[in-house]
Amino acid sequence: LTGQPNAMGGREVGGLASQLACHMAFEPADIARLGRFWGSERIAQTPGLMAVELFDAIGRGEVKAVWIMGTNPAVSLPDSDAVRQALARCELVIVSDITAQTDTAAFAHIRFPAQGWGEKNGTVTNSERRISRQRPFLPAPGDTHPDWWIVAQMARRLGHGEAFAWQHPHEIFCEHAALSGFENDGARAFDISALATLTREQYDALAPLQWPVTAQQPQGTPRLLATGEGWRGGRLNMVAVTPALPQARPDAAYPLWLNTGRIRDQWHTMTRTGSVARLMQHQPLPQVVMHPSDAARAGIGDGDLAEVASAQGFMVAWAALSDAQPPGALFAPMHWNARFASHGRVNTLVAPVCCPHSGQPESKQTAVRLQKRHSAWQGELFCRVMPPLAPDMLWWRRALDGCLHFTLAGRTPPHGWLRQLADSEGWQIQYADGVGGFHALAWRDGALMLAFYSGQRRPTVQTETIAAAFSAPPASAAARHALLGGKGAGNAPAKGRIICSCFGVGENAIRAAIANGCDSAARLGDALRCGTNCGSCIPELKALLAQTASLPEAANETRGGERVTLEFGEEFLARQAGGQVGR
Ligand SMILES: Nc1nc2c(c(=O)[nH]1)N[C@H]1C(S)=C(S)[C@@H](COP(=O)(O)OP(=O)(O)OC[C@H]3O[C@@H](n4cnc5c(=O)[nH]c(N)nc54)[C@H](O)[C@@H]3O)O[C@H]1N2
Ligand SMILES: Nc1nc2c(c(=O)[nH]1)N[C@H]1C(S)=C(S)[C@@H](COP(=O)(O)OP(=O)(O)OC[C@H]3O[C@@H](n4cnc5c(=O)[nH]c(N)nc54)[C@H](O)[C@@H]3O)O[C@H]1N2
Ligand SMILES: [Mo]
Repeated sequence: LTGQPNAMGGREVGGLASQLACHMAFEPADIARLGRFWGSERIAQTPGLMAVELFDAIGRGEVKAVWIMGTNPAVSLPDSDAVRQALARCELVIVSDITAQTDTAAFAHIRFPAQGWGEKNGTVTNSERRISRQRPFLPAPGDTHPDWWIVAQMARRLGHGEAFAWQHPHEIFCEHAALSGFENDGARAFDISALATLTREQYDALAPLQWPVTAQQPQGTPRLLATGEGWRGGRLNMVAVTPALPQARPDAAYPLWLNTGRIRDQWHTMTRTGSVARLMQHQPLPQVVMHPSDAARAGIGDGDLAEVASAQGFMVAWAALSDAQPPGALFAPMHWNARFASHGRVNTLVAPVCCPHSGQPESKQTAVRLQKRHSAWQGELFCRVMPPLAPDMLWWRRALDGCLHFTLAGRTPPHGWLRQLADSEGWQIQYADGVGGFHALAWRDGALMLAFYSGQRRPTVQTETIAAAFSAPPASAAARHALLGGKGAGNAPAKGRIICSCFGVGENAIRAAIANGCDSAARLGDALRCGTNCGSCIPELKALLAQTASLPEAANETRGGERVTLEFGEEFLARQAGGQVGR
């Protein structure tokens, strides 16, 4: 168990390799106390292996069985190729997940279908120590069960039925609360013993409250250590550490830094967000962001394919040039996995170097080199099922409602591959091969089976119209012709890059609205609704406004009744038509 699905569970319930439940450590007194509470003589005596160490041990054959719950290490851990090799040789791999197919589940001998956040019943704790009841708001799909139920069933099968006899999360919560107060006497801050005797009804109605929740403070504790006494004498225990520079250093062979992280509309390894078409519109392809000077040195232009390689491995992503990126440092997202791209996993490049204190890997600093990745053609493929691809093809999958959508890049011309595919499937093929590129539609009994558009560069096609043709094939010859051209039969204006995912508002509409006088994110919201739901596109709206901004209204401000005149730099003045603005 790691990370997001169980951050506080790790810290408080005992899901971390390095500590016992309820803030107890691997000290002899704590081990003995836990043994007394649970009536067990078999409490682990030493910390377990942390994530990176664990996969090393599996790789060496020292750990022979692993149960992975709620994490996707084949994507998210450094040196993810070594993680894959370790999983491939492990004698027993069990994976509990809410998604049927993940990169990690591909190595599983046993898979358990778990329930997700909105489907299960229990409590969650946030980072201000606030415990809240979590009630399901979605029906449980198929054969799924909550993780606790799966664990308890496994324990029963292994002969520990009595210790895992819970029927409801309420019972688990009360046991947990009782342990938190067991022989505590103020020694451990995490004490919710006042909740150990909740009835099922009280548990169901529990209002959010902050731990500790004790007999002295039954309503919870908004501020820890507020009185300067209590827990460990009321003193903070600070650990001095000597900061270390990253172990990776750019050198002649790998002269650039690679920084990795998130993009706005994806979550971690994309198991939950990657299949949502609306979220895929914002950045449908993995980008490697670079300063124009680094790009120029590698002969890379905006939108080119770039290969980023470290001593560890390589990935291929689409170059995005940006002044916001410091020279010498690249950025690539952590999200893409083997289900969404042939070569999109950034952790293939990252070395498994960890902080000695926290075990945290050095995910933000990898020495890399950059080169242009040449392709003879790039294309967009729409199809009903994923066809076999030629071995030299690079591919990226994207969620789209109505059909599958792949972006492809290849070295050998795609004609032969497509002909072979159509022959083996018995499809009729319609081609257009001209200066603009090679396009093809495949039909069976009047139904569209596949649409393919390629050129030297990725062609711009009307995605929504093409997707719709899979359920409602174009009726007229003209419409079929338009489809072969990659256009819609109607002439809906292209949206451009989608900025607001909530309402599907594209860059073109936003630019037009700015040109028509919308001069703030709020006004854009009034006109187009963009930015008015989750708000995460507001920084991008502001950036678009700034790009097209004329003189700010605030040029002459009034401060405290006095008129203040703002000065602008030479460069700004030079950019203003007529030079009428300024002092
Ligand atoms: N290079 C690089 N690597 C990184 C990072 C980085 O910045 N750069 N960031 C790191 C950080 S901070 C994190 S937190 C990790 C995240 O890495 P992971 O934790 O591996 O990523 P997730 O995609 O969140 O994986 C969660 C899995 O649990 C499943 N799941 C969700 N809810 C439940 C549930 O209730 N029960 C069960 N059984 N399964 C569930 C999801 O479908 C998914 O497969 O990645 C780390 N890796
Ligand atoms: N959309 C989306 N949001 C998420 C997540 C997601 O997957 N998707 N994941 C969530 C999770 S689990 C986490 S942990 C958080 C992570 O949230 P953050 O930590 O805010 O996000 P990161 O993108 O990992 O980027 C960390 C920042 O640190 C900078 N940085 C890298 N190296 C150094 C350094 O040596 N010194 C300094 N000072 N800065 C450095 C990077 O340039 C980057 O700006 O995001 C959470 N929010
Ligand atoms: Mo995280």
